[in-house]
Amino acid sequence: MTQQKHIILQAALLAAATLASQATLAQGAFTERTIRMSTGVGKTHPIGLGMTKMAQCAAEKSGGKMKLMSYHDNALGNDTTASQQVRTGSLEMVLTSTAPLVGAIPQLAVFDLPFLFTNEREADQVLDGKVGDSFAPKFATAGLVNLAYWENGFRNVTNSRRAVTKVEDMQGVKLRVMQNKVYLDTFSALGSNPVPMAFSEVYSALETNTVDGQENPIALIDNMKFYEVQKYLSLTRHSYSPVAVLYSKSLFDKLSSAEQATLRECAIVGRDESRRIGRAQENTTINALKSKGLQVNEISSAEMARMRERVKPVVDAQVKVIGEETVHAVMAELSKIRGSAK
Ligand code: TK8
Repeated sequence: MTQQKHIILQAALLAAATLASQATLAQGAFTERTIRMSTGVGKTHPIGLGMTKMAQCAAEKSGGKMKLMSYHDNALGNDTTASQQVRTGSLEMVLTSTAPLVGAIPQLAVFDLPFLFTNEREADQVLDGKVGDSFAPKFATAGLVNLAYWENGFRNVTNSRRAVTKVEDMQGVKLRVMQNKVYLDTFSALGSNPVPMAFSEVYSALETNTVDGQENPIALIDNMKFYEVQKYLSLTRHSYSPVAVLYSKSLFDKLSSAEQATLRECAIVGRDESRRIGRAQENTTINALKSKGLQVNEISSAEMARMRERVKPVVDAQVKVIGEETVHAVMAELSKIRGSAK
């Protein structure tokens, strides 16, 4: 072998040895651990599929040492109780709508304001950008680390009394809502009789006619089989629900930097998978819901405008409760996204 070839071979062997030792070092930064992830949705819901993707990602990056285990359908408790366990460090993770968290982080209620986002692009840019990031210290104060914002989606009304084609059709409908004042006030303003209730109780409340209806995104209405106990689905898209992917801060702070980075990276991988699937499936799922017996109706833009008008006082009243700084930051970002300075 010529001397030149010998030198090239030596360099290649050295590079391979360096890579191998770096990989070993990186592996060494991982400790064998099982991380429990609690959620109210089922395994096949887009969020459930995103969780599977996130777990695969973490296993690959950690050489199998980081085992993320999904617990579906509120098996470890509902949003509120599971979030409390995460805050105290007795549970590693919960994926929950932000709405039930407003008791601990009032500013999160900005995302519950009716008709805040017009489309998913606006939601992504607000949540994945500096506005979403600005909540990090607020989560930290509550003992939480939010790894990413995933998508529950635009919410629609189902009920068993009548199709909602205009705001008057909401009159007197006993509607389960998430447990926060924005939802309570919004559906009071629309004329319904809102009943705050944990997600885990919704199916049986509908089945026993304790409530007439509920409101949730299309994927959840299907995944939770609400079509079995509801007659009408009205495509109100009245608000957009983000999902927080929360890790217990007291536990997160004990992880190595490699483990923390892996969780953050894989939460983004899971987020993108979950959004992609949910958005790709929406129309197919609506058609499936029709075939499962739900009477589905759109609402005219004129009637949507009347609904927006009806809930405007709720939005105005909430500005002070949520905090003017937070509301204005979101509105400014939206104005920028919509291409018009307000
Ligand atoms: C799932 C809930 C659900 C929410 C609700 O755990 O309570 O209606 O939309 O996504 O967080």
